[in-house]
Amino acid sequence: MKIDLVTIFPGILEGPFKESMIKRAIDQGLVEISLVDLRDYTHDRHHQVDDTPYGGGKGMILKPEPLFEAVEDLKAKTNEEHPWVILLTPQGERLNQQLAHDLSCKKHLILICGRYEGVDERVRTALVDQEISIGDYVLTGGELASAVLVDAVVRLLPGFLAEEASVNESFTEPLLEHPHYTRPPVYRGMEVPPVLMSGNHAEIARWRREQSVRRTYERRPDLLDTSILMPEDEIILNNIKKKES
Ligand code: 6SD
Repeated sequence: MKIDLVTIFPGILEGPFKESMIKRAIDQGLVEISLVDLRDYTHDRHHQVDDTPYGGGKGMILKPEPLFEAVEDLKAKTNEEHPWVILLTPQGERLNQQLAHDLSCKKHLILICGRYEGVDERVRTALVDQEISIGDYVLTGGELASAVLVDAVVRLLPGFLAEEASVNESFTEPLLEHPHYTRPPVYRGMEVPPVLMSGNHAEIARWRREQSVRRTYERRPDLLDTSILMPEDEIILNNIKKKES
């Protein structure tokens, strides 16, 4: 996969891909990530990327010309038939695991990171294939949102993880994860649940499943509304509800 990130602040995005798992994916050749400085596509002395809004009002708007020229240049340099152009914006479709999965099937993503009050509307209508938001909070620009999107997508690429791990985790599964413990068995008086050290794998699996259902019910009941539970899980859930009343 190829991912281009178009930004006026490439420095913000230099850190996130230089460490840990995403770095490994790059080193393994699973993904190639390029930071594209929007100012390289200006032609004036001051490398101006923004301008005042028509009609008046506060703030500045990213000009259309550098964005069009940057994206067209990236498209001209790729072998891909249709690189998928994404604008990170609070007005976009909400990122979730399904969307991350869909994007992980694309060969070439071009992510446009907005800044200031936003981008000229003609960028949205004529250049962008999909507008995406990472959640209902306002950021100062699209850079951190695009880093989140890249992280969520790259970990789904074939060869990134042992196959099962990425598929079975929370948010593809409808349930939240059970608690995890490691050594020591007692820390500052806090004990590891004995069942986890019992060596009884069937008991352990049952305990974990019960914890998952309980956590989901307590913290994210919305996830239970839309998911079809296994019959065993329904029984666990009914027991939890019974104990409450
Ligand atoms: C002006 C931006 C670009 C400002 C954003 C995206 C999400 N989910 N929240 N905020 C955002 C993106 C804000 O440029």
